[in-house]
Amino acid sequence: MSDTAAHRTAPAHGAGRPEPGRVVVADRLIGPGGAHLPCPAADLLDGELRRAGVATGRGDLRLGRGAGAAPGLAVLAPDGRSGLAAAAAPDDPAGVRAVRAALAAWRAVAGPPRTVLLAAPRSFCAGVERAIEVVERALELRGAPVYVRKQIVHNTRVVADLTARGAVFVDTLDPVPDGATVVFSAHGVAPDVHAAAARRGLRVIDATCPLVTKVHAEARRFAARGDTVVLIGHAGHEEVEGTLGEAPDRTVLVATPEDAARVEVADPERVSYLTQTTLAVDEAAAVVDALRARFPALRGPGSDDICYATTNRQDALGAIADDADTVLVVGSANSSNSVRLVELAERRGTPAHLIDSAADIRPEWLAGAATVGLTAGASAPPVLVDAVVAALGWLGPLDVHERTTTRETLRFTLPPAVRPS
Ligand code: 0K2
Ligand code: SF4
Repeated sequence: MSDTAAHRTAPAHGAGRPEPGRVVVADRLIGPGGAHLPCPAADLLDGELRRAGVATGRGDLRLGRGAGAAPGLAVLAPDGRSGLAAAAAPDDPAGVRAVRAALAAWRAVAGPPRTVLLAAPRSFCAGVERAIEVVERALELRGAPVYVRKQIVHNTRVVADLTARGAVFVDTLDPVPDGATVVFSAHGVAPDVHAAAARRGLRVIDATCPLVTKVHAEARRFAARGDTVVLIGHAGHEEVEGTLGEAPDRTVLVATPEDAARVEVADPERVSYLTQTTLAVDEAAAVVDALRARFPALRGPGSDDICYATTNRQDALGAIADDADTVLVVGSANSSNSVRLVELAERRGTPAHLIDSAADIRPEWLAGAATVGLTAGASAPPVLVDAVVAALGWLGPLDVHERTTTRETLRFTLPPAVRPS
């Protein structure tokens, strides 16, 4: 790879000119002959600059020197067909130094061949696809704004994309105008939220995943037969809040075997358990064992509450984790199922990192990592995984192998309000 002077042309995508404290990262390089060179690793450079505290924009950069050129630096791939570049304003020496440092950090791990082991299944599950489609259809049928209570799924990109299309995400129903359309997120809501919406005359479209709805039904059934319901899950998570709300006086929440050892119940002969749908299968089993040790008459759900998608993504990661030097999990920080994947890889002894996008990848994670395991949580769009593969491919020769542990074909029908006729 070689350094080449670069200067900025009219920026694309509305990104502004470089200015002191604001660097432009190239989405494309314009070659001397006017050819456009893609910059598939632009997110990597962008992320490194932002971690250094530099504000960035994105745009086109023209290779070469000329009057009014912004100080820029480009690194070209050996075949000269793609690049990595950024430019700072002429009076921004700190920006220039930051660009140099960020490029150097990525060049230090570029070159050696790597393998990407892709876990399959990964990324969107049937419940997430349905929930996103609910919002998209509501926007089509009823027009913007469509209010969505909480994040429709726990993913930054999904929320940003739907926001750009007219969805308005709210934490409570208070800001929703009377009579407006409101979508309930995939994670489900407590009955009192349904009641509050009805009192306000809101037009509710419920995007709760049917597999979460199943757990709510079990909570009602177990409570109705007089059991104390032990819900295994994480305090404060929206799904847990919703399930707890079905029988709040009869439900207790536990997260660990230690919690299970301490939990108080009215009658040890009448105890049942339920779980959050996105727990680690092995960790939940340990909590159930601890409960059963105390309450031998413990009863559980008819079929596992941890859903097929959670289980499949954990199994698929299990099939690659031991062969990877490091694991990248695409998902947002508040995504329970994505965080469980990171923890699973770590429990197996492989360093693992949660990334919202390729921009979160740090060069030091790839130093000496000949094999990178890659997966994505159930709420992370597949396009983000593709972008990670493209970025890694820019760093050097890349073999991509997918290991498929099972194939998913499940689809859920849409709620009647948005179902195509
Ligand atoms: O894993 P989480 O429950 O935090 O939720 P998301 O990341 O939004 O994934 C989709 C699952 C939604 C319901 O189970
Ligand atoms: Fe439904 Fe499971 Fe997807 Fe949650 S992770 S939305 S429970 S399929």
